[in-house]
Amino acid sequence: MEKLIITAAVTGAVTIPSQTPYLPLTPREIADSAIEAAEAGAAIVHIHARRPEDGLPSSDPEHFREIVTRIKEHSDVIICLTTGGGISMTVEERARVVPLFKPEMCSFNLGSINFSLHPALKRIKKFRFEWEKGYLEMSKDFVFKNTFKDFEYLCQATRENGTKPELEVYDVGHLYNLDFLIREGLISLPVHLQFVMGVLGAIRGTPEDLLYLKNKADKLFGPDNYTWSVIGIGAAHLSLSSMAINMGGHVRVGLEDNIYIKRGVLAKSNAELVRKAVELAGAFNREVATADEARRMLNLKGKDKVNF
Ligand code: KMH
Ligand code: ZN
Repeated sequence: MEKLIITAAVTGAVTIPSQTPYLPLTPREIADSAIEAAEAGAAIVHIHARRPEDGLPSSDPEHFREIVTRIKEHSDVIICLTTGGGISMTVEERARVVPLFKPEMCSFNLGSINFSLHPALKRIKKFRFEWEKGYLEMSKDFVFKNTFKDFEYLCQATRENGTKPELEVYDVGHLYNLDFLIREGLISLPVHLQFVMGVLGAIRGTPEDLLYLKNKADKLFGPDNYTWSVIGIGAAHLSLSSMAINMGGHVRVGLEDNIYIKRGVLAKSNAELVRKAVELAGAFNREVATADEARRMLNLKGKDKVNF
């Protein structure tokens, strides 16, 4: 089997500060957490930005600039910028980081879904920042918009800037959307898929759902024409990570998608979650890829070709 690529998604836009005191919020905290995750074994860091004063998910290029320049100064980790952004950002706001920073990788969401966080309202007794309660409430009526028009824009942006997409697949229809884009010549094989499992509004994080997605991808693209990784949101993360490690897939961990190191115990850092993935890989005799090994496996343009 190929070496295991661990991606650390260090802050995201779905976890809110009141859920865990360990979530990095300021650009400096986000960068430092990414650097630490890389030192622990992550080859890729998936980056969102937040407003430094209160942690509200941000699309401000200056917040991104501060994060990516600091990471690059201290680490050779692959930087993957989100184009998914956060609730209430327009697609234009979400995607402008690609032409601006020309990163090695960016996320590319393969379909529109309901994306709700409202069940967390029941569990949070006290909110740290004013925006958080409304953010969770708003998510009940939120459609995460990723239309064919949006795909066309992102296909062009990724192609023009030599940025490899982390193709986020939340449900089986998203594989068919990708198949269409490939047939239209807008995306070419081999591709890198990220199965995102357990969002309220899309596929669940059960073992049979992962097998179904994997088999469908094999049929549509051919097993040798794509690499894949999995994110199990919340409780699904450990079982799906173990499956991916054993099936030749890769894993994404981090406080963006899962705040627990084990049932009921908050992870104290992204690095702690990465170390757990490294241990799991060791238990199954799967070696972990360095950033440069991951660059070769994913055929990336290289860290000297970014615009920051
Ligand atoms: N946190 C994931 C469920 C993106 O950044 O493009 C969604 C995500 C989207 O990672
Ligand atoms: Zn993300």
